Amino acid sequence: MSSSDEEGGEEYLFKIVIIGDSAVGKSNLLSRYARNEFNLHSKATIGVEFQTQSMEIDGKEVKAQIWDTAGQERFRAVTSAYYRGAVGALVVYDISRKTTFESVGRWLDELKMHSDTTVAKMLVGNKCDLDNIRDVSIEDGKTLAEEEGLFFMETSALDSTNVKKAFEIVIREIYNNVSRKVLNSDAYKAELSLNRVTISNDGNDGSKKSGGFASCCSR
Ligand SMILES: Nc1nc2c(ncn2[C@@H]2O[C@H](COP(=O)(O)OP(=O)(O)OP(=O)(O)O)[C@@H](O)[C@H]2O)c(=O)[nH]1
Ligand SMILES: [Mg+2]
Repeated sequence: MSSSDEEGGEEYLFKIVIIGDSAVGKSNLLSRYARNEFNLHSKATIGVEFQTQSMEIDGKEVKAQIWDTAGQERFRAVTSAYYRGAVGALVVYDISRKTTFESVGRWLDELKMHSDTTVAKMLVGNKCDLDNIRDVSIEDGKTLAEEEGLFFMETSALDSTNVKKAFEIVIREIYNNVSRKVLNSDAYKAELSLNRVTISNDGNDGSKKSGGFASCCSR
C-alpha cells in the first residue's frame, strides 16, 4: 500500500463493497470513481477486484478500499470473504431494468447475513442517463431506501452524475460511525478522565493498532 506522509499518524482505511445484479454497472461505477474511466463494453467481472481511493475529511486522509465482485452467481468468489470487514456498501440496480431493482432485497439479506458490524449503506440507481427507457421511478427508489434505512442516489457511470458523491457520502458516514464509536467507547471515556485524548494511532512505530477502530481493514 502506498504510504502517504502521515504527520499526525491518523489514518483510516475502510472497506466498502459494491453489490447488485450483473450488468447494473458496478465495475464502471468503481472505475469512474477510482480512475475516471468508463468502458462501454466492459466484460462481466469474474472473482473479486478492488481499488483504493482517498479523500480528506477533517484534514485527515481517509482511504476507501472498494471491492467489486461478479453479480453473476457462477462467477462469484467465496462470499463470506468478500463481505468480511466491510463497513460500507453500495447496493446497485439499473434504473432501466426493473428485475435488478427487485433483486435489491436479496442483496441486502446477503449483506446482513455476512456483516458483523454497522454498515453504511447506499442504494444506487445507476444508468440515470437512460431516463428515456426508465423502468424504475425515482420515487420507488427513494421509498425502498427509506424503508430499509439506506441512503439513496441515482447515478450515471457513463456521464459521471453523482458517482463521486455517492461514494463520498458512504465514506463520510463510515467515518462518522467510527468517530461515534470511539467517542462512546469505555476506553475513550477512561482516557478522558485521565488526561487529554488523542484519538489516533501512534503513527511512528509502524504497528498500527486499530484501538477503537474495530471496523478498519487489516493491512
Ligand atoms: N448507459 C449506461 N451504461 C452503463 C452505465 N454503467 C455501466 N453501463 C454499461 O453497462 C454494462 C455493464 O456494466 P458493468 O460495470 O460491467 O456491470 P457490472 O455490474 O460490473 O456487471 P458484473 O460484473 O457482471 O456483475 C456495460 O456495457 C457498461 O458500459 C451507465 O451509467 N449508463
Ligand atoms: Mg463487474
